[in-house]
Amino acid sequence: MRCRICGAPAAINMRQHKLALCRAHFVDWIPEQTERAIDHYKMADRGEKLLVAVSGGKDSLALWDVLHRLGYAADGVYIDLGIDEGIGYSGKSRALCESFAAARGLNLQVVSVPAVYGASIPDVAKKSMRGRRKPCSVCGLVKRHIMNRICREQGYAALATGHNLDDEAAVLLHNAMTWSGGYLVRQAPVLAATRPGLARKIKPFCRIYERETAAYALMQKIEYIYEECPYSEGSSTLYYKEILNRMEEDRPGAKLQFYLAFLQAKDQGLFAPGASGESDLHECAQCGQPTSAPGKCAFCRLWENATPPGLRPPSP
Ligand code: Q46
Ligand code: ZN
Ligand code: ZN
Repeated sequence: MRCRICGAPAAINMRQHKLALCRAHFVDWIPEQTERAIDHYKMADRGEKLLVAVSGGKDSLALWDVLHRLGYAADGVYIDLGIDEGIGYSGKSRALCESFAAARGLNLQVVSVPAVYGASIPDVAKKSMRGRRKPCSVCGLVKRHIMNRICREQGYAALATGHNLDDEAAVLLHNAMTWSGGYLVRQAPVLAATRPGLARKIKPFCRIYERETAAYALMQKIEYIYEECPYSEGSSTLYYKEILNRMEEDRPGAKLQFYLAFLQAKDQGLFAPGASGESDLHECAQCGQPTSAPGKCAFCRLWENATPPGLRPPSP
């Protein structure tokens, strides 16, 4: 397989785009695509100060690298959750973020949850609701709170996260399985700051596949943590990702289409009040059946066009 741009041996083939690229062209293609998404969804303006939430994983570090290459003023924030049992997840991922920032001269803030708030995430989970609360639900809440606080206090225009297309499609499938309306309405590439004190949240990688962010990180020689957080084991997101990957195998582009069609449906008012269109219905001028089409209904127009002039459409 050859690079579509220069004809050199391809380093990656993206079946959903019918596009194979060599290393040099792929590492430029990712920032181009990211910038297109930033512009398309109006995520940020050039002069705005951004805060990137980095975890030490491939997605968030690749995003910081890309935003830096695109010329955005982007600082990083790492939240040390105090998850140190077993592989020493927090310590390892923190060290990788620190060395990434130091090597590029970037500004990284580290907030240690145990040092600042007095207990690690697993400890807080054990203490809340008599241990019935899962670390992930505590973790999500704590991370959102801290990141929003830093954005607000330090005047960042937006918080950028490394969520990729696989993350977004998996969450979408999960929420669609339960028709969680509230979550579906709020799932978007940009979450506007709808009230004072709430930071805008942006996901510049939302159209980029996970295998592509991983390939980018490898090709850019970004050192990231390969191990997952020990609490991610058995998570529903991983389960839905596997299902979507099986669909993608048979139908390249299935994940992307699923996500983009959802965004389009939402733009067209799928979740707005009266989204069913029923409030706009009126009686068809010919048959009296309810219709949203102006004048005659689609049924009457169908038969009118299919039969000789003067013949009445059959009664419904
Ligand atoms: S870090 Fe936190 Fe994840 Fe670990 S405890 Fe769960 S939520 S799995 S993104
Ligand atoms: Zn090339
Ligand atoms: Zn509070």
